[in-house]
Amino acid sequence: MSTLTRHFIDNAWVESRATRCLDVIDPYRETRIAEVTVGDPADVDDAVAAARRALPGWRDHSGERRGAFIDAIAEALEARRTSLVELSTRNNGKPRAEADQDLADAIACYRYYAGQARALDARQGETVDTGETGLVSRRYQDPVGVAGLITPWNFPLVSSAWKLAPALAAGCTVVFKPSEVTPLPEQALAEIALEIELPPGVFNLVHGDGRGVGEALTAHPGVDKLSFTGSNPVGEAVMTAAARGTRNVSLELGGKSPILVTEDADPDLAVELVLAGFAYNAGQMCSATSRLLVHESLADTLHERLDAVIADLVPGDPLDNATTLGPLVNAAQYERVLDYLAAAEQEGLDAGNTPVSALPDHGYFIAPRVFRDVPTTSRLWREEIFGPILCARRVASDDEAIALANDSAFGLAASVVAGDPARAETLAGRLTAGNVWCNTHQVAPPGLGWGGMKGSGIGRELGRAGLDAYLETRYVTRPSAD
Ligand code: TXE
Repeated sequence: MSTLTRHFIDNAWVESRATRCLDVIDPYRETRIAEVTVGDPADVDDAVAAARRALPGWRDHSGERRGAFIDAIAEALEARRTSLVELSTRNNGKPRAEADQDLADAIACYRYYAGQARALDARQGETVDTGETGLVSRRYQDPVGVAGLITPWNFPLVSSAWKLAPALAAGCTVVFKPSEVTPLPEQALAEIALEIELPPGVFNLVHGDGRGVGEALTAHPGVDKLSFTGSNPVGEAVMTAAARGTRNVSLELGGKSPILVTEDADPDLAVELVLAGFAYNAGQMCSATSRLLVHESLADTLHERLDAVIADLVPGDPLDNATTLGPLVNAAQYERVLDYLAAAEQEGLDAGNTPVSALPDHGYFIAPRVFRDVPTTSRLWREEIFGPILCARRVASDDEAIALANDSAFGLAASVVAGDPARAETLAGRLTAGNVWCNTHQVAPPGLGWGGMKGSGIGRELGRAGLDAYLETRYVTRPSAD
């Protein structure tokens, strides 16, 4: 059992001042596999001080050089692939194939931002065509400064890559707090920083919970930029903290995303996408398409086929290659989902014939459930559940589907399954969501963008926008020579 009582600050392992630890568990075996310190605000002070000292040097490296370091992170992750996938699987409970996909996504993200760091060199001092005569204007981009990065537990290596890679590419130095629920996979990032001889203080990792470290990091005046992924209440607290000092903040929060299935959709494709949209990672996805809006003429067929594929899911040991459904991440999340199921019973929701798969006798497993004809006033329809629970409604028209889809406090993602691709894109154009997938699985290639509208957050990760989130723009104007 590992004991994570040390932070990684200034390229050294530093003992936390806090004496209290939290259990880190294997959610399949329900056993303690590690302990992690709750952290202490004074530990955050040390990490921020180290990041501030390192900032001028890191900022002054060329993008080319920063890109080489980021590429080295990608390579070092690749070299650890087998052990990291296994560690993620044990700490998070996700099936091995999903953990492997996560790592591939994280590596692709580092590689993409290595390229973006290099491209930044070429863009510095670009002339801006302002239409003014007699003046020349140029644009420069500078790092925001020290970035405080806070991530959740559902896609540990991915969420950290989406923040760390662009922050380093931009020339920011970093204090990173991984989730206390899944601190094990991210420990590798500190080991890698040492291995690739990243300059001291550029990357600092402080373990802890929200109270011990999260609050101190977000309130710290030495932190210029906050990037947070997690729940809405904490996101609002982070934004409130960022208001002090008018600091830059990016938020990736919850979702309650819709999936629309029109009457001309290919039923096989629809079933595949609906299932993946709510059961991948046992539904613990901010982008879970957990509200199904299916045309009434296809609804019965779709539900019947959905029941069949749910029955085929293989719950079990996430380390076993045959497993397609893992447990939820911990007891707290399990209880949260059980509360929703109790609410469903109280509300008298119809669970149709969803087969309850034979679940292992240990582990925080929740059998996937499909609730049909869920009223839009139901808590299950409106709130993010973060478990394999799908709420469905039949609709009579595209207009009705769009109105119901957009009637949500969130706007992170959406899927459309339609026979006619043009119709799918037309529907996509009417949806209030940061990402819409038409007739395809949820993908988030690093060159695209990720983030939500409304209550789903502020800003975009990935792509150029993801880099810009860590940059300030400076315009320099002077008389032209002639
Ligand atoms: O999230 P928290 P939790 C949703 C999902 C889930 C619920 C609770 O619905 O059921 O949130 O999950 C740190 N200041 N999402 O409790 O608490 C915390 O230590 C600063 C959606 O795990 O938001 C962790 O590192 N930081 C989401 C991170 O915030 C604080 C993914 C997220 O924890 C803090 C996860 C504070 N006051 C859960 N309090 C998504 N968008 O994907 C906690 N933290």
